[in-house]
Formats: sequence, C-alpha cells, structure tokens
Amino acid sequence: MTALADLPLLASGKVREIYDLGDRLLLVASDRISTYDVIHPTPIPDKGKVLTGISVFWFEKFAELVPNHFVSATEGVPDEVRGRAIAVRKLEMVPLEAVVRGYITGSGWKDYEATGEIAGIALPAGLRESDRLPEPLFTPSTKAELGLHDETVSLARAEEIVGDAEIVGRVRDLSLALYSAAAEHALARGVILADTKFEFGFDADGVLRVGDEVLTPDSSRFWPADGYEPGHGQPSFDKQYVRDWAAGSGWDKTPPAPALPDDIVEGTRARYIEAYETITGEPFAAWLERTEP
Ligand code: Q0Z
Repeated sequence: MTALADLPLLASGKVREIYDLGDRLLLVASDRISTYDVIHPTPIPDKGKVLTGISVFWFEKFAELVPNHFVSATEGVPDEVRGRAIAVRKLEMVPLEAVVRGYITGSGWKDYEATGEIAGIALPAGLRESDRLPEPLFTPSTKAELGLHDETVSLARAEEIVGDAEIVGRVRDLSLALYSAAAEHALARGVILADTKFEFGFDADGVLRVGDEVLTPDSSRFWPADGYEPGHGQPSFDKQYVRDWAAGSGWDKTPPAPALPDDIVEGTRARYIEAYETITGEPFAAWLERTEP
C-alpha cells in the first residue's frame, strides 16, 4: 500500500495526475509519452522527473516576475513520486489556455495559411512556416473535451468566456512577460522557445498565479537554434526520435500506439535529460539529489 493510493485523485490527464493534499494539491508527472496525441504503452524512464525539474526551475527563476502555485518538491510529496511531483497552492482556475506564440507553427501556421490571421490578429503577408513573428502573440484557447483539440479564440471571445476583460488583460500581460523572459533565457542556451501554454488561477487571497506545469517540452515547443530553418516544420527537441521511429514502423497514428524499442526509449530519455541540463545549466543529478528522501 502506498501513500499515493490513499490520496483522493482529483483529476487525471494523459500524462499526469492531481491529488488532494488537503490544504495543497499534489501535481504528479508520469513517465508516459504521447505522439500524435496517443499514449505509447512504453514509459520513458525519468521523463516525469525531467518535466517536474524544468517546471520548478522556471517557477523559482521567475517567481518575482509572475507569482506561481509552487510550494515544495519535498514537503507533502510521497516517496513513491519524489522528483516527479510537487505540492502546489490550490487555485480557482481561469477557464482559458493562455497560449503565447513567438514563432508561426502548428495550428497557428494552419490558421495563418487559411485566413492570414491567428486568433483574429491580422499578420503581415508572406510569413513562412516556423518564421519568428514580428512580436509574440497571446492567442488564448478554450479547453476542449477529452479527445478534442483546444480551440483558438479571439481576445473578445476570451473576455466573454472569462466574463471579465480586466482578468483576461492581466493573464495576457503575465503570459507575455513570462514567455519573453523564458525565450530570452532559452535562446542564450541555444534553444528556441517557439510557443507555450500557461494556465492561471486565483489563490485564496485573490492573487493571480500561474499554475500547472510551465515551459516544459510537454507544454511548449523547444527547437534547437542550431539548424533552425524557416520554410518547413522544425524537429521537436524531445519527441523526434519517437516520431521518426513511428513513421518508419508502419503505425498509422491511430490508437493503440505501438510499444517502443529499447534504443528509442534510451535515445528519447537522453534528449529529455539533455533538455533539463541545457535549460537549467545544472546536471540532472542535482535535481535527483534535491528531491531524494
Ligand atoms: C490544473 C491538470 C490533470 C494535471 C486543475 N494549482 C491548481 N489549482 C487548481 N486546479 C489546478 C491547479 Cl494546477 C488544475 N489542471 C490541469 C489536469 C493533471 C493538470 F488531469 N486542472
């Protein structure tokens, strides 16, 4: 019997769970990996620890810039999930995905190709896929039902959904500030932070805080600056090994996803650890030590 099994499970996503700690929440990242939105049956060892460590790095680095929900990576964290879980403040979440795009890719590129706009924002003609945008854009989206993709909405629609334009304006300003600071840090370490997604909420004292995971490879697109070339999609920092293998395996990208061979698991694990070390400038072993019981 484990401590975790005794905690009430509040929510579970494809790759993480939230448990109730009473006065706090426990945010747990698993080692599960998805490609093309489908979870593989084979875990990537240490993926949950890498993502948790990256998130905590940003929470601590930018705590003065934007208040966040992080409380502790040790206090209240059961041994079973040490390193891949954090205790966080309970927030009243703002019902928006706060997306920031510094580069034009993914659904933003698709929308621009179709309409010349993203989230109702007109953009200059002639942009190429993966180009840097003239300035980072706040392109909020609404959380879709399980299995569906989030839907990009205009600022006006976001204000209707939230019911308070001032709150949306504060979410936008904090999101852009966090993105710009993180993108500058990442680029100095050879990584382009193409886009990212935040979630915000209000604490018991009415303070607006960023929650969830932040600026991880699961919530953001990280591209190696070395080899960056607009005009086509860029390889993903973390999942390209799996995607390339999947493409050659004959898998048609519909569930169930295939088990991953050992060399793909090892190569992907190495990329996650490399991402941790590149972004934080610290050995991954330092995170393991900090969170060891
Ligand atoms: C985050 C999510 C899931 C992981 C709710 N500090 C907070 N206070 C209140 N609610 C949340 C947070 Cl982070 C919260 N999510 C998204 C869902 C696993 C994260 F199933 N949902």
